[in-house]
Amino acid sequence: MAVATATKPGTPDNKHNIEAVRQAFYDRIAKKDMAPLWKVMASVVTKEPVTRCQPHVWNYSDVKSLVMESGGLITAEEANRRVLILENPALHGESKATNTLFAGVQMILPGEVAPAHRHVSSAIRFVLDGEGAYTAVEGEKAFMSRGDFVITANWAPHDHGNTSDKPMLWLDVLDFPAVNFYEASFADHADEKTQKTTRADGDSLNFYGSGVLPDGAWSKTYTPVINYTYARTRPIVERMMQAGDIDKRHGARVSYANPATGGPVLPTMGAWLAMFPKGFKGEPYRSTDGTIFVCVEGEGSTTVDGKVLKWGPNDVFVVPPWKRYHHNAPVGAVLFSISDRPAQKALGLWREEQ
Ligand code: GTQ
Repeated sequence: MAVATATKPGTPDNKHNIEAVRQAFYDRIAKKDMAPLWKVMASVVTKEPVTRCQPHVWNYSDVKSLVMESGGLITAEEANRRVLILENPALHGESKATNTLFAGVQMILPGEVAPAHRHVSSAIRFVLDGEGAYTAVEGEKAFMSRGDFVITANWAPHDHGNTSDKPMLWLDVLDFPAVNFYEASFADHADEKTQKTTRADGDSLNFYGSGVLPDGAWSKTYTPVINYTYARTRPIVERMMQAGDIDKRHGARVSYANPATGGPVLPTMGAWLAMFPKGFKGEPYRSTDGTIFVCVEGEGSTTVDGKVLKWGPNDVFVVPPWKRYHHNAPVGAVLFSISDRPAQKALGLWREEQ
């Protein structure tokens, strides 16, 4: 086989030939499963974050009617989890809202059960609609209301059921795109459809959220609290807002905390609740964590990289990593948000623009 050979680079007779010689070399090393770094350096070690994720809003009127329609197609039990995935428009087929987070809207109809299972991926629920369906997690049966923030941590057994007479819909956010990036996913199903519950509704919040901790407390990597109820969290952001404790970018905002550490609720995901006063015009902000927002009350808009996302109650929207955004809330609003910030911080990756 004739192989192009390189003479000294830069010699006059070689100049027009060098690209062909290099290409022949690249072709040969590819057969040995090698490649030249210098061809890809700028795209693998980027100067700034590069994201495929697009800013996007899912309007609840569409989401709700389609999720309700799915209720006539398949039962929660047959589906295992009857969820419509909120797919980022740039990531269709990948089950991702952002590159690291999954989002979906789950519905449980009266009398239905979503059977018990567990997985390495952590999940949160943020309740959009309905009253009185439950998630049972690690022995606690949490009956949920709109605005409640419910945690199902890594490997915690969980099942959902609806003993009320209304459908319940909630937003699920899971970290499985990140877990799958590490190829570290496990899951299994419980023998029994619904787990036996040993603790009353609200037990973990009452026990761990009271300003005292038992000796030798809680050493797991995630919060012991199962349900951070809206009834308890909302008055706190309202009080901050009344007191003028309003961040220029984020409004009157709290982060959901692990009471045993003061840190985030999960090692992989962090969550916040923010209230904006009437006429709020937020200053621009960006950080390396792509963020999923839910409008809980009021309405407004978020401008991301020049694109205006308008939102109202139960609309879900996404701000990609490192895209500059600001919120506007002419009539005031409450926003829930969640991102992979704790994971990025733990790895030393997280940055924000100050
Ligand atoms: O409720 O356990 O949206 O396992 C995706 C995967 C919900 C759940 C989802 C899940 C669940």
